[in-house]
Amino acid sequence: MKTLGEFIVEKQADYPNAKGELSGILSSIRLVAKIIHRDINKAGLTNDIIGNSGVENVQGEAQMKLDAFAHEKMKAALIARDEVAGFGSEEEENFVSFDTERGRNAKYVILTDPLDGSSNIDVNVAVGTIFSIYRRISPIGTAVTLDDFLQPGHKQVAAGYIVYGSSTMLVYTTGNGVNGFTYDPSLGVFILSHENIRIPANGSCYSINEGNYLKFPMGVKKYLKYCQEEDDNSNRPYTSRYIGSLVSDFHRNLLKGGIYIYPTSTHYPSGKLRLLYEGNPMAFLAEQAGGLASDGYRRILDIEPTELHQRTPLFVGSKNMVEKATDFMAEYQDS
Ligand code: P6P
Repeated sequence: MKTLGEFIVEKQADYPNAKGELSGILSSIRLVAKIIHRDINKAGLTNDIIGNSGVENVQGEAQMKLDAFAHEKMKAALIARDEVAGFGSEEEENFVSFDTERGRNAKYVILTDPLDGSSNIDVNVAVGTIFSIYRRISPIGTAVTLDDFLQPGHKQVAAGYIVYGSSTMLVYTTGNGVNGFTYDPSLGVFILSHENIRIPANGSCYSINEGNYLKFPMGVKKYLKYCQEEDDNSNRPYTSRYIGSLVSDFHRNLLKGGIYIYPTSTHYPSGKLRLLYEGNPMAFLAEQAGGLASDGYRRILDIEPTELHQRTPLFVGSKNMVEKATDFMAEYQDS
């Protein structure tokens, strides 16, 4: 049995340039995970954290009280660290510069979706926290700039998520594989439960909101029909599983194999998901586990960001499934 803390220290050698800073950041995120776990698991009992907060977030979406709660806890935990210079969140329009002596001399910036899928909380469906960590590119000793956050996904030094499901798990990568830790509330520790996770090259599950079928590009429609055809040689028809919570759908497909697709549509011409704190971290994890992530045409991690909250289509999961879906997108891109 190995705790997350022991694992982080043990693996510190994997990132010699970090001299423990990354460990400190991951420890903060671990603390936030425990706090959110505690409050999500009694959300139905305390009206002060479920339901709408009565305000909209920068996305124009009704901000759930627990979204705001998770955002504040993540900000508070990270601003307290010597290692973090700034913070970008789905819940805040602009990035937050930790413009103190300590923050200006810190090396890392964090991007996060503090509580993804939060509309599911009121109906007791699993939700998640997503994080993405970069080394800043602006000079140490200065306040961070937007460019520190607009780095392509292949520059991430770490990424991961916490899924608050039937159990709470923290899954992360520092570029040396993917490992999963299950939270034991009786001990208050995350314990290594899924070492060196590898996503199967093939899966038999596809995750997409088929209610938007008529709005999808032809390549997606053709891929969905491919998934539904009988073919014993490739275990089709696949199963459709869509929870409406990216972290939950991704987590199942990571362990069992499968593909998650949120494509462009007439309603979301650039896709719905956010590149910096949804697409990039999930793409980093997928690739580190042997899978793939594309926007239907190009590798997610190669996209050069231009805006903090820019959206992207996302095809992520088992290598062969993402390749097949991307082939359909290429074949029908002009139709
Ligand atoms: P739809 C949650 O709002 C989210 O960002 C993802 O977690 C989830 O996969 C997707 O949007 C659900 O979107 O349009 O299918 O309800």
